[in-house]
Amino acid sequence: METSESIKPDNVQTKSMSDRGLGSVQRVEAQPGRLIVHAERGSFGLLQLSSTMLRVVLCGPDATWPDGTIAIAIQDVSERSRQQPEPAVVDEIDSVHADFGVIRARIDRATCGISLHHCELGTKLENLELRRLNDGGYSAVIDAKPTTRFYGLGEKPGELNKRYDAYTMWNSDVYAPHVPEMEALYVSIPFVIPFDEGKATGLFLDNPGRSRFDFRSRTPNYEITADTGGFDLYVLFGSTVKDVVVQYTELTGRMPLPPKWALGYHQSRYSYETQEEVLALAEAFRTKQIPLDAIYLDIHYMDGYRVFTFDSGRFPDPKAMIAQLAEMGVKVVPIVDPGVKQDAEYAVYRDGVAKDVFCKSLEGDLFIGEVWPGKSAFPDFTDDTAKAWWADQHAFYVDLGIQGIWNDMNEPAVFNDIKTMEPHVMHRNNGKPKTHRELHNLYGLLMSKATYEGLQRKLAGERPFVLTRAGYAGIQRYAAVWTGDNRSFWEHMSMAIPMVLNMGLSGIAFSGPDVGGFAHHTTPELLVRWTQMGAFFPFFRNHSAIGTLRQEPWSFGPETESIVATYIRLRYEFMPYLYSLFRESTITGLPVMRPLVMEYPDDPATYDLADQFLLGSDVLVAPICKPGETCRKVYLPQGEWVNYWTKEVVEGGRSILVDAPLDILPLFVRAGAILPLAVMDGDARHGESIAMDVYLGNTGSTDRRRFVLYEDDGHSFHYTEGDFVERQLGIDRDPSGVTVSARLLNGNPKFAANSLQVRLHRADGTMETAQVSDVEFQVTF
Ligand code: MIG
Repeated sequence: METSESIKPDNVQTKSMSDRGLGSVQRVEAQPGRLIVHAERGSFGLLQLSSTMLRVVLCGPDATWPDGTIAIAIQDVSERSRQQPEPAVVDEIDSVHADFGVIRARIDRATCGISLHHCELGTKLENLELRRLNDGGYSAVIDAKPTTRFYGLGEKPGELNKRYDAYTMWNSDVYAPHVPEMEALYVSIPFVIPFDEGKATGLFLDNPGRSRFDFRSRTPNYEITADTGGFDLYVLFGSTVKDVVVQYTELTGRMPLPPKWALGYHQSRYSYETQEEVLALAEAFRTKQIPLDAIYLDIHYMDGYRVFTFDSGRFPDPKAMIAQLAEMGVKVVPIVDPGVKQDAEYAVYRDGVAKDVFCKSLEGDLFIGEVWPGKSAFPDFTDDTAKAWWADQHAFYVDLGIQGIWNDMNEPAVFNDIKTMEPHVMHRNNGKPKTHRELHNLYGLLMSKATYEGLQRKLAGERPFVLTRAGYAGIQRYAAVWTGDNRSFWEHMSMAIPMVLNMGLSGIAFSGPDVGGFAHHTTPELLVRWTQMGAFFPFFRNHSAIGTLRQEPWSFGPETESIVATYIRLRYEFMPYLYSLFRESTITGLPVMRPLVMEYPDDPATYDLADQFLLGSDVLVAPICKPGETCRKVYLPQGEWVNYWTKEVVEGGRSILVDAPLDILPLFVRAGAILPLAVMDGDARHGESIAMDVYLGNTGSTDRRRFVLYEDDGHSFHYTEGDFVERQLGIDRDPSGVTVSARLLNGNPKFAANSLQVRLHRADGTMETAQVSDVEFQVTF
């Protein structure tokens, strides 16, 4: 028998109700920096932030704007627009025009479709139509051309260009299938760079709930959907990919300068289980003269997986161990998960309950989820008190001599059906309570922020290092990101290139995959090829899972070891160049590892290219990502390139076939480039002396080049008070000769390397050198 339930609203699909647009424009209001549009079914605002940034915000029912989340690094972002002039409004029959200086807006009267145009840069956003969805969400459909490419989107599998893909932003612990169709991984960066005909714009949806970017279903247009929380979209007008990344990192912040040791080679394993094992590991690196900066301690170091403890059986004297390692130049980075074991005899848990720092339901019960330690409580990092409490716990590690922390499982991962915290758990959010559903993607970022701040407070002037698995836009301000549980598959090695490139385009300059592969079993050849590639990624850590074949450099005998060691040393040789790029990134937000399209936006051959990449703008890396392959096609953009190994000068603007026997990673240097490199002595790292490699081409394309070399003590914050040196290295070439020079730009000459050897590589393969010891110099060849 039927009851009234048969006609409950959900059963009746009212097409007209679903996907409702805002209807027609009723009235508009201009205010300083703002245009507010009242439509039949809702209001939205255009808020100008600068001459290149504008925010499109759907108002809540009470006509208020959503607050910017923690992702936004611009202070008082909602007030900021008020400093801009009032837009001039012109009413026309079909549309309303608003003139925000160089940004022109057109609102379609019938549909409320928003078109924006930057009249100086020539970039635009076409016909963005907002809709309210039946289930309380919002969406925007935006016009695009079939030729539009989509970059960014943070940590996603698949190709560099996301056209015909769709992705979900919901931080997820995905153990096995890192396959191209995985829509959500550990990190969510709701940021996309539409790119067409060499011009780029950026769209950032500041919403830490679930959202979706679909470049497939409405081809050639695309759709951005948010499940909850409002619609708050920042439009960045570009116009190059570089401009967009600079603007995006102005909005969401830039990474702080990491300690130099964080850029070195790191060795990890799930798990190095005892104190002896860890010490023996470090000894092995030293004996074999393989540089090593950090060893990671995975979950076995803890007492029953209780964070902020050491197992006294396995690690009887962590302080002594850490001191001994420090003498060998090796740092220890322990893993810290958010779950705190529910155990009435465990001091951290008791203190957390007493201080009321854990997440609770609305009704007041602790949220308890199963993770490694068994039933566990989860700190509510959205609350400043809880965050400060978590930060303070790190005194435990710092007192033992630790300067780096590895945050895992912070999506947060929970061993339950939905794999995470229940959506209706409440977050205090500093007096503006919200559900976990609304704030999910912030959890990992806020944990790493607490960790970074805790370390920084305790470290007395040393730079902290935090590595995280989960994150949201802005994570670069607190942590480096590794790409989670990949597998020892060739496919996962090659997929790491577009993934890390797109992370770099999404503000995260410091990231990398588990080198050698985490799950499954690596092979000697895969380890060699992956190490060769990893040596040129921003983050360089070898990590593998419990139960898999060992993959330390020597695990497969001397031949493999020797190649792996050579490339780890090469990483250290490139350190002065790399460190200078990191410094640049702290200032501009530009990634250190770049897709070719970033440097060659007018060359269509670069638009989908992601089986090779650039380190900075001058070093081109083309890894071998297939077994048995001993040569590969390499695309060299216009200009001349020098094969790093043979020093042969090659004309670009074409693809060439490059020899790559097992010990060779195809590596090219742009002609005219200046590469500051470390002079290595065995495994001695971060050396005192620098070589300045100058690569000349045949033609005049190398007439004049500059590179800014940055040096400081590598570990403290004293550089913020002037203890650093920045020199402009230059080459100038005219018919009479080549002049190589260094000029002091900034800082204190005391921090310059003691000596510098200039090595001039001529196009005929010969090399000339000159030794200089002055901070500023000029040498003519
Ligand atoms: O998969 O702590 O991604 O790097 O070794 C279980 C154990 C939890 C996941 C991390 C991985 C780490 C592992 N962890």
